[in-house]
Amino acid sequence: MKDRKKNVIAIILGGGQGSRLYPLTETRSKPAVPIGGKYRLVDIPISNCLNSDIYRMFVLTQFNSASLNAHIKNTYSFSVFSQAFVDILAAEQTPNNPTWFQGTADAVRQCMPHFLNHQFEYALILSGDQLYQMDFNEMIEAHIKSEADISIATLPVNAKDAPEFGILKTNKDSFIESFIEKPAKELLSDWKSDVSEQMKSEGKHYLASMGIYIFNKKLLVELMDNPDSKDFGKEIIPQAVGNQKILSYQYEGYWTDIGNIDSFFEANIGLTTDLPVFNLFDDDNKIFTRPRLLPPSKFKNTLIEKSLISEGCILNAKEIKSSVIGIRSRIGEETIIQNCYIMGNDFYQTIEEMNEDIKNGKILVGIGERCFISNALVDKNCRIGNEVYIKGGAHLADFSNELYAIKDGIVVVKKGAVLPDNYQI
Ligand code: ADQ
Ligand code: ADP
Repeated sequence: MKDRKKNVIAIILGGGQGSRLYPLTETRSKPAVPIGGKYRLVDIPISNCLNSDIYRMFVLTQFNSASLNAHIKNTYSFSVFSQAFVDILAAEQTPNNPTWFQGTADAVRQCMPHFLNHQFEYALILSGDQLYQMDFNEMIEAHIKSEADISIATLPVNAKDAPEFGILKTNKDSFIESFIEKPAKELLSDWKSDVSEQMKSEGKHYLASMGIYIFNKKLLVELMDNPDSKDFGKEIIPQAVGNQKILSYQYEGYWTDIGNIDSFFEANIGLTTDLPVFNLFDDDNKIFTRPRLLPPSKFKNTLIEKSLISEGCILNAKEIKSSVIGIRSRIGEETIIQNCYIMGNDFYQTIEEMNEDIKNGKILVGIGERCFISNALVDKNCRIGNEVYIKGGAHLADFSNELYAIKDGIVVVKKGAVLPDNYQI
């Protein structure tokens, strides 16, 4: 265990300029996006590292929002006697790098001087927008045992999903012989792999890269020397195939990409099923987050069905079904919430503030009375009035204004939005 701490650093890719999680990333960086009612996206890869005894982590992000900084500082403060740390590295302008990170490899390249201040033999490179619980020790052991230069975690997928991933083929010893980044559907017939009978029976014939890599330090330094290689999937990996020993470390557990609104929403609502595939109740694979010392949640005549309710809520709602309710949520009487992720609030209003708001005709923080909200994602600190009606679904086209956006039929109410009484979406 001691060696692992010395040998491995983890590099968490916290998101590019892309806006696939817009509008959740309008005012915060991607790693700071709240998930599961009380966590942040970055808690997932960090928890996987901690559960695998990897204690030195860098989070690479395009911009360093105040909420990301506060979250990391308040959550991952390790003892001064340990070597553990979580460092946020934001894209910075220097005389050599006038621009933001141009891709995943460019992000790693620009931060290389920071990594090299530390001793390590292996760099574990992780995505910041995936939901999974994986023991990286097993992958590192396989990497070392096979004397690979690079290892890639891989997962069998079906033909429908294959075009979204890097797809590869291996030899009988699981070394990668060919790789194609996001192949067009028409090319797929050439890319079937030798997967297990179980996977075949599920129609999963293609081996996909999970975007989780282990690089030997020396090779990483060499590869990062070329500023023309901007991306792992597009350049580094395809160019390394045939030149380096690249191990495919096959994983068959639950893993999902949560990089867009649709998959992010599904992953959250998925936590409310009878036996969720992502297990928040696993003591050996805890998901860490900020301890907030919030009071227990309080209910009044609320029918709750298949939902996750976080701490510190005041819920007078009539019905909450298949929903995730985030910290400090306040929901008024007779309101119905179905298939929603309500992120909650960063603060409570005092009784005096509430009375003052009521006197001035202002909407209170939280969700008012007699509302109906379904298939929606409500960001933090919203003020939703009484009798507001929001019904997301496939009947809605993509749209965006200053209060909300619609993506894939999901209504996303923006952080801090004020929806007046009787507002309808
Ligand atoms: P994608 O997920 O499409 O494919 P990419 O958009 O590069 O690849 O994102 C990988 C991770 O890096 C994500 O967490 C993203 O947020 C982050 N990221 C992207 N650009 C970044 C930047 N400039 N700075 C910091 N972080 C950045 C990749 C591989 C595929 C593989 C899939 C698996 O290229 O081969 O199949 O991941 O999801
Ligand atoms: P997020 O990324 O979740 O949107 P923020 O950047 O808004 O998070 O940071 C949340 C922090 O801001 C909380 O710790 C909370 O204490 C503080 N905060 C935000 N708004 C208010 C407010 N109106 N009153 C008091 N505290 C606030």
